[in-house]
Amino acid sequence: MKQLPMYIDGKAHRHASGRWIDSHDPYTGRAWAQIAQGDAADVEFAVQAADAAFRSGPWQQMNASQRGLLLHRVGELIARDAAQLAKLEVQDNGKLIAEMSGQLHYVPQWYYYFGGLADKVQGDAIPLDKKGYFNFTRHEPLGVVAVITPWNSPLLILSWKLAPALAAGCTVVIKPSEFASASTLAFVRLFEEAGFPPGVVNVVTGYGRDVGAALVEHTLVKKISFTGSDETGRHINAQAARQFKRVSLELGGKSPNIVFEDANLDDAVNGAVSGILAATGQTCIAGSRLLLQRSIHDEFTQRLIALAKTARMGDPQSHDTQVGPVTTQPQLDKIMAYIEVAKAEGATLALGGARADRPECGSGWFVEPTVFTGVHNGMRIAQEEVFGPVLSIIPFDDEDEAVKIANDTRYGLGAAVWTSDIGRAIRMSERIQSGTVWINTYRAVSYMSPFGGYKDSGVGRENGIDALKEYLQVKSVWINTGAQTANPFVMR
Ligand code: TXE
Repeated sequence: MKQLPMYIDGKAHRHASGRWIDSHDPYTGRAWAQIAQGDAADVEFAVQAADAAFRSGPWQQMNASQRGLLLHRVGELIARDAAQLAKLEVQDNGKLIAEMSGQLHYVPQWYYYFGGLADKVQGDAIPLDKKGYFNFTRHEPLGVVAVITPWNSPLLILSWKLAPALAAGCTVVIKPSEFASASTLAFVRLFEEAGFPPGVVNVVTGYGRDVGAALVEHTLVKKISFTGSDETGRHINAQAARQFKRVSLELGGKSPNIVFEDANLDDAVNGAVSGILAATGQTCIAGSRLLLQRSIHDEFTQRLIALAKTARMGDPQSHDTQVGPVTTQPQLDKIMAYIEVAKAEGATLALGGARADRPECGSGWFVEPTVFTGVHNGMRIAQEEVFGPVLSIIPFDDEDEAVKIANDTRYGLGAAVWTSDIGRAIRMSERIQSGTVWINTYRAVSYMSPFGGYKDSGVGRENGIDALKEYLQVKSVWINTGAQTANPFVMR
């Protein structure tokens, strides 16, 4: 079987443990490659390389325009290899080729955008209240950044972090998910080809408890940028706080998709299906709670189920497939357990509810599109992130009730409102506690627009100009231009 080594300091790295972890193809359920099982010794090696590259050598010598140019160059290489990288991602995480190929063709934009921003990072001259001083600010890179990513969209999520970190002048150690590391290992080679000096971008593979924890703990790592479960995010946050490290955390969601009776129902049905079935529900912004105004509840539910029933399941590498497998065996077990939880709580199973038993699904990890009606927002199925194709439908009467249900969750990542009333759209967007609110659409994201969580959905923002600040720290510089120290014993 193919063995994929780590990548540290510009070359393949022979890992200390000598152990390997199987990587599975979710469509067959079979191992197709192995990744190196790293540990604290490999983390030490990678962090030292990243720290050395940050402190001295060509990266440190480069000006911001030169860094920007490298980012542009790597964007072009990603565009060149997008199709290949997408295929690799599908093999590793089972998401649809149509989706991963769309993502990979979009990913270069992060490098062009943040490459363009690299030399626009500038401080201010402060018009001080004190005479005899000139004061200005500098925005300086934090240092070594640990980027810890999940398995659902490895390269897109990585790029949300890597592009601004590099534009800021940081160096990076990446810890991809143990379930889907292959594409990241191929991806970082493009940085070498683009001309990034050794040590600027490194990858250590392995388990979170070994590699992830050692990275978070390492004193030379100044910032952790993480996407994953809120449980792991909470743990990382607590561990990082002991050394006052900066964190960006992009965590879970239980996003409300709210449909009013005055909405264009054709669009809203499509939006509801895409909210829960796109990526087989394995996205942090899955519209897993569908809030339907009572007057349209029955008709909308019927139309949604009719559309969901037509979903073509099967080989994610085929462009015709509409719903692919679940990425990991533990994720499959989790989804099936939540279906039982919903049934036990008294929700009504209106569609699916089982592993897919269709010839085109072979031995893969497939779950039938599943819809529960009669869900109350207090149920676990409405409060906890399932991360699968499982939809909970909850009725409401009016705007106030919709807002109350939408906000009655510890999460706040995404939300959508479907209505033809512009006033209602704006009122709802103001009242919903969520980092993103979509009106008459679902799942739109861009490198230009800030993305992140309210409440337990996270800390910090990715994308957009502000994302760069997550990797910078501000220094205030004071110059005496003629101030006299009148009394050295008193601070003024
Ligand atoms: O996540 P983890 P898992 C949610 C989703 C899913 C659940 C579990 O609900 O069912 O998380 O998925 C690394 N210190 N999301 O187990 O554990 C780990 O190795 C440092 C939502 O895959 O959070 C991996 O690289 N790192 C999410 C990364 O953290 C640690 C996307 C994420 O894994 C660590 C994926 C530790 N102690 C899952 N423990 C989203 N927000 O999109 C683990 N890791």
